Amino acid sequence: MNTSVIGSQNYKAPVEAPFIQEMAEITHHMWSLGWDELNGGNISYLLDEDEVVKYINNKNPLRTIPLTFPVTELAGKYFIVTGSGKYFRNVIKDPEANLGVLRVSDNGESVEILWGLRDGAVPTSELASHFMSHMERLKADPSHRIVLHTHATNVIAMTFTHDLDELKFTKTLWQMCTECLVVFPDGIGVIPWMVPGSNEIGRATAGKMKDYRVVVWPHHGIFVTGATMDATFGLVETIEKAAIVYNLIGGREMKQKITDQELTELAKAFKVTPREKILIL
Ligand code: 2HA
Ligand code: ZN
Repeated sequence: MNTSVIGSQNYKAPVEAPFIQEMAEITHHMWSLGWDELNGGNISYLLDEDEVVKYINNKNPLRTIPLTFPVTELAGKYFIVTGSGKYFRNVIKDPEANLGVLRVSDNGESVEILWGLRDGAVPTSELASHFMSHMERLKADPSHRIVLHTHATNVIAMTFTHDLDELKFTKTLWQMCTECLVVFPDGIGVIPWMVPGSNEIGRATAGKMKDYRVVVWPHHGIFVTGATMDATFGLVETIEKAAIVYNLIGGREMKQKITDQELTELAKAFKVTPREKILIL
């Protein structure tokens, strides 16, 4: 096995870390779906210290980067993140340049880069939305780990032709494929159009994350959260699939629909509780 000795610790090579491999695989897959053109999209993944220190020296940070929004609740926590301006297409061939492992400082006012983000790169431009969303999702669900932002093509298209009311948006998605209600009975949050990369959009996104695992940014993309990469990616691909169906229907006359009564029976059969005020019986 490829190992290196730094100080008294014995490290396996970082690129062998399952969390780096998972990030490389999922970014490649998302790029091949056409969702993450150019530098579009970003991911942050909360890691256990025990797992990090098997592969990465946590004693000597490479650099410290101040935050413009303090995140005291995340102090001491470790994340792997995609880099700002980096292309998902390139992660798989050079993880160390395009990803970074960092720790939030003890006062929550900066991040310490422990690995990656080579050549002076910095964490994703959407770090505010990521960190603020992590804080809200951790309150709602202690098993929460991942925030994933992507430019899912059909979800973006749908934000031009569909009402942006989140209850109506959720209902339409539930109606497009039978599985949707089972996968996201809690529905989809929607914020107004805002300038990306700002602390304001971070606060608006995190505000929705109190109640939702998913937040749509109109005419831009989607923020999706979850406990594992499979669950988080599975959620976004299910939503994108429903949006594809919506766009394929393209406003043509629907001869039949899944009724609210049928959706209610579905929820009962799969033991999920649909968000209130959406199904009308
Ligand atoms: O990383 O997707 O929202 C580029 C973006 C900004
Ligand atoms: Zn984006």
